[in-house]
Amino acid sequence: MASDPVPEYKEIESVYGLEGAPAATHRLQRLAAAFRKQFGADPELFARAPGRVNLIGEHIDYEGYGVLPMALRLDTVVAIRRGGDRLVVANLDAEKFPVVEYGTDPAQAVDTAHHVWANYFLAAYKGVYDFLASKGADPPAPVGLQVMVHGVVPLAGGLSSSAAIVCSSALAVMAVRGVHPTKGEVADFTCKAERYVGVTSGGMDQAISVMGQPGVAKLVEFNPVRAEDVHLPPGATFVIANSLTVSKKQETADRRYNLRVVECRLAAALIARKLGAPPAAAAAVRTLREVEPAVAEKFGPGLKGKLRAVDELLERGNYLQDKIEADLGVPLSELFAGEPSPLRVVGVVAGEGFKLRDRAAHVYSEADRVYKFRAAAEDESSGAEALPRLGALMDASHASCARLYECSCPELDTLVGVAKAAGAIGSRLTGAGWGGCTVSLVRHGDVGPFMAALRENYYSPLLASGRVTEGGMGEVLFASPPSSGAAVLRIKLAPSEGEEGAAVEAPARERKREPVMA
Ligand code: NG1
Repeated sequence: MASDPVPEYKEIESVYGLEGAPAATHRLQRLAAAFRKQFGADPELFARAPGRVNLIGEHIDYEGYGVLPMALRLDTVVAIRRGGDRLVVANLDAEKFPVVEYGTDPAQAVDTAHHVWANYFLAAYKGVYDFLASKGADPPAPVGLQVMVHGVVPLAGGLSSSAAIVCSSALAVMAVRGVHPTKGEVADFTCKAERYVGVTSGGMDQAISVMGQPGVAKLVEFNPVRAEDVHLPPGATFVIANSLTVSKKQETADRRYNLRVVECRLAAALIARKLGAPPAAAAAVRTLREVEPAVAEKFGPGLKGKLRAVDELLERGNYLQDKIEADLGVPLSELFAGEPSPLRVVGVVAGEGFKLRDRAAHVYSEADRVYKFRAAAEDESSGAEALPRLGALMDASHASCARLYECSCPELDTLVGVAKAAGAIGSRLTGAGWGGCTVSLVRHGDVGPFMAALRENYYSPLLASGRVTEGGMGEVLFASPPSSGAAVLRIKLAPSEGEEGAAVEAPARERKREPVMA
């Protein structure tokens, strides 16, 4: 429940299960050893947060609509201690992610023009202080923090590696300062905090990262953020496949993610205006959800009414800035006054125009599919029909993402096609798109042959060219059951023999020294 506190565990099994515990212990030992090497002392605690796969409900969270993700096993872990007078953010993979230092002032800006990986930590840090300030209490004076991060969620893959680092960083900062928030509080403030890196994201990823639970997917809804269990039918396995096309959300935001957010907002404002709202009131509308009551009044309830409204009120093709301003009666510079991200989008793409009709049609139909998916998943009477119903909704979602929302890419479309030909009951892109992963619904017993077919028909040229290695295939093509949400770990962890390289490879049971963490 959103009102439950974020859990703190002393046993690693509580998060990773008995089966996953040895590998997780080994990983934390490596992280702790690298931490000691970097900072000359043990971390005080760890915090971890998982990535997620979204089963259905794409690009609708920022429009206020419910989505249906589940947490993955793959996560980011942050080791932390108080010390020094700076924020020193290191990564276990130091070659790829070099150490970054910041001052401790929570009011400092995140430099979005020069994106570096540790900006996600800084965004979370700022978010913690925003949250504490919003509670009315005097926030604790900033202190130096020493941090080491290790993430195994594939980057830029639509599995929300960004929310994993933001949520784990926020929890680490709070825990080390003795703050114990609820899951709902963290889901809410980390969503706002992640926007400091320059993407005007919705709240799905942070919510499921914090509220995910083993064995169940979640219907995540917003305002206020909350999550309900969705039990998936027996025999359903979700297989994730990475197209290996990288989608850098932050760097491409003005032409992709943030542009879609702007297009939806303009569509909502124009619908409001056309339904009689005065210009100022129409300009104040932020989401397609907000105009639902006015749409229902004129066009009738349900999806049919919404799609008729979109069809009659919005024009096909691209809207140029002049046309929108004339129809709305408000200049875009005024509509987005004080909002740097949308203003940047307008500056970059206004000459090419905005597609409003197709975007709105996607949002309304996708929002409807989410509830149909939940109903189909939980309808015990549907028997053998359940999986095909879920699969058909996933297929329709992909088609809508590709054609109406234009957030797919040739590689994702190919991968979806290969998955369907290999027997997937349903298959779609997952996450923001433009690259990254697909998720396919496969019958439990068919998973082996399904993966073999994908290997053969999608990955073999990529293996041959070295884009992916045999050893890396497990991170590229895998099935993941719904897994645990974020947690703080205060575990007794013995360092392995020695502190470097091979030494930290020693198995967990070969403990020689006293526990280093209480
Ligand atoms: P990815 O890029 O998969 O992490 C993004 C947004 C979500 C949601 C999806 C599209 C962030 C942190 N996440 O997810 O809120 O809008 O795209 O459904 O930007």
